[in-house]
Amino acid sequence: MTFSTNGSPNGSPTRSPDRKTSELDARILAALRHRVGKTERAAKPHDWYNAAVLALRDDIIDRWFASTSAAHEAGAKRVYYLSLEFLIGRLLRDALSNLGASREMAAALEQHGLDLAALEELEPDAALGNGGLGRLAACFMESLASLDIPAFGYGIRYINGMFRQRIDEGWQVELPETWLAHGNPWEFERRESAYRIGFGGEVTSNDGVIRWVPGETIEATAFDTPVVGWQGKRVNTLRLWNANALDPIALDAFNAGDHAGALAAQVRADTLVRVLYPADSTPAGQELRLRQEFFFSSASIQDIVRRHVQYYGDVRSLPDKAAIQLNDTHPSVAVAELMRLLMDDHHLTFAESWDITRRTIAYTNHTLLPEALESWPLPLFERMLPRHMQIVYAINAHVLREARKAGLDDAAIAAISLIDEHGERRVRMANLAFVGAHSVNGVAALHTDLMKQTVFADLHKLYPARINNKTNGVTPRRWLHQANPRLTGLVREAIGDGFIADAEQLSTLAAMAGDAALGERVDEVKRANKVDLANHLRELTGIRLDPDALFDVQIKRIHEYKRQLLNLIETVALYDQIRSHPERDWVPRVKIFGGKAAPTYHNAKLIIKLANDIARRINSDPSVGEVLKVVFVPNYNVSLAEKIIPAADLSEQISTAGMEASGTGNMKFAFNGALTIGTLDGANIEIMERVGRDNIVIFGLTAEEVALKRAGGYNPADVIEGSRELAQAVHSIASGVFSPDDPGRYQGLMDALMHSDWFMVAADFDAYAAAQREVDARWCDRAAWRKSAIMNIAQVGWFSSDRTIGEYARDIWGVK
Ligand code: 26Q
Repeated sequence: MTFSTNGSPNGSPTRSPDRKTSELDARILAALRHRVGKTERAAKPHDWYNAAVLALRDDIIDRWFASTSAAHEAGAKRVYYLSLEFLIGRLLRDALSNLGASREMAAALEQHGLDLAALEELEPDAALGNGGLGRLAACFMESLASLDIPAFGYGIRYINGMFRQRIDEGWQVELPETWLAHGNPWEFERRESAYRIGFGGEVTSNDGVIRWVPGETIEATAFDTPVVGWQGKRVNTLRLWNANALDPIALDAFNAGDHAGALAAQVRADTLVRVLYPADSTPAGQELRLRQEFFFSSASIQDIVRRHVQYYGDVRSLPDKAAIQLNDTHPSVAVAELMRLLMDDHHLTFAESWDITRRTIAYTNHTLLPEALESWPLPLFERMLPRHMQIVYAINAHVLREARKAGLDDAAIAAISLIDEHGERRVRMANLAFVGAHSVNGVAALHTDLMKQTVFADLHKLYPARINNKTNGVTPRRWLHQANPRLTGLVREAIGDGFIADAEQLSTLAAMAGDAALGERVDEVKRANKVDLANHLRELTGIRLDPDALFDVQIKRIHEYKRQLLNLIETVALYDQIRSHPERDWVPRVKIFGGKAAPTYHNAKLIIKLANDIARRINSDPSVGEVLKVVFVPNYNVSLAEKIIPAADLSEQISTAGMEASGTGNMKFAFNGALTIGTLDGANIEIMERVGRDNIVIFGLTAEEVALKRAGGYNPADVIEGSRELAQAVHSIASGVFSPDDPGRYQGLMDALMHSDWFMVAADFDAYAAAQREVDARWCDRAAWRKSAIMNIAQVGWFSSDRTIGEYARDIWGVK
């Protein structure tokens, strides 16, 4: 049987068990007995969780096969999304909700005294990503399935995904996260989909026949996870690669007593898929990282080419049947790998291969930060991938000849080259991706403009039609429908439930934004979500929060450009003001912070410590009482985001203008009726254009002004001394007011602010503080605030990842 897919909502009143429920119940019991191997009496909650997933999975598998064979029969073009990160979070609630089976499942479990929500909490987060880029890949996978586009996601099945963050005396401590510890009922190992991945060795040439003889070979095997679209219309595949030695154990060595040596090859293979690199915009250029990149790129490209040749017989029609999207430069080496397969295995010429490669591949850029632009030392690249090095040289020769013909000068040619010749020679992965792709896109309008003006200026001159913009989006199923059932119920009452599949229908709400009754109900929903969050945070941190206070939230990776420090310094300034003027009517605020720091990123870890030091001091000061509380939520992840975002009143999006490519958290908050305080950066600009200048609080320097200031004449020390509030806050932090146990702890951090302030914290401080007081004023006009909240919900439907994927499909992939 299959579940009804009438899109019926979660949260409607539970009916007495009907026929469907008892069918599902029977399947759960059968799964518990025969697949989990437990009786009802002996079953622990985890066993029930597994049985529930297995019962649901049967239905998903049927739809999965149907989707795959339909695409095959139609000869449909497929989308392949290559990403080293997929930050998918939990799957049970998502699958139930998209299948419209939440109520049946809840009712079936209830008959055994089990609570579905509690079982859902047992599922570990699949955290195979760092932050925005990985979460975008997950939203895209959901939208691809919901839009009925045949697609595969390709990545690595990391044993240890994102580390678990513990806070020890205010400091971040990283612990391994073992998401597979209890097994993973969502995945299917595909032993038959295995590929050999070579490393090192040498290249021989015999009568023009080129052969790469790798020095080491590792086997990639596939693990498939189904991705269920809205109403179960389509189920796509997320294919993650595992690594194995060809010979898991060298028996002769083992028998000769060399036990470790006998297992060495398997250990080398295991190491490849052991951990996710826990850095986001601060890449660690390690050899293992390049091995991971080639391992998964090669396996994916081999799989794509094999499938194509098997279905269509001729590799030359690949661009008509396959669209490969590179999620940043992490899979850039796929350009060279596809060229290698076409030339060396399929014996096409360079020109034919180059044409096919470019028509098949497209590339998305997610950052302009120079330190995050990947490049690899040429000797390392050549040693690990000697054949690919030759191909990179051949591509480079071809491209540089085109550049010469187009009349570009030496400086432009040096900038376009795939090899960086300054100092130690390096292979530039962004240039490789750019030239190997027919489309290069940025992720928000400003970011795309800056790509053209800065890092890719010369490549843009040579290929002026290639760069295009695809502003990011988020899936409204997970981030509104599932995360915020109360708001979803209310919106459904107001405008029907078409908005779940077509988020732009939310705009119908705009006409009702001034409706007082609706405003009050939106407020009640927000308050109920805040009560839930306050309870959860009390359990997590012991801190009691007042749900009537303004919940002011900054949750994202900790990075200097995201400026958690600006928020913290303003928090200290506010604390000073409250103590100096206790007679004023302060708006009670809860400042919520959350986020992980890359383990090697010293300043980011220090900022976490500062947040915790400030929180401890303020939360225990009776003179501020309930007016100001500060919480650092440990181990911020997708599941916590799903609890925090629906309860936020204010969304902090305060990066230095020009540095946040897009942001996607900003969109999730707005969908949930939070107002944004933000800079003119990334997608904030486009959010402002849609919700209207009156329904967002914008402050600070523009990207252009930041560039001008950096170019000369900016003296942060003058700015700091010129602002009383800022000076007081900086001096108190620097002198150890918040770190009496180690008064010098923040001296260096504050010195850097005074002497260079690359991120313009001082330059933007006064504007930010003023914007925060404007937030207070708006908060006091309850009717106006509620109206703004509704306008945010109504006008951000455009930021659905369905819209984004629709644009990729039309403009880049050429699929329906
Ligand atoms: C590279 C080499 C070695 C090790 C790590 C890396 C690495 C890993 C991850 C470099 C960058 C990342 C992640 C970048 C990222 O998350 N960028 C974010 O992408 C979002 C989706 O487009 C945007 O919304 C954010 O603005 C952007 O910061």
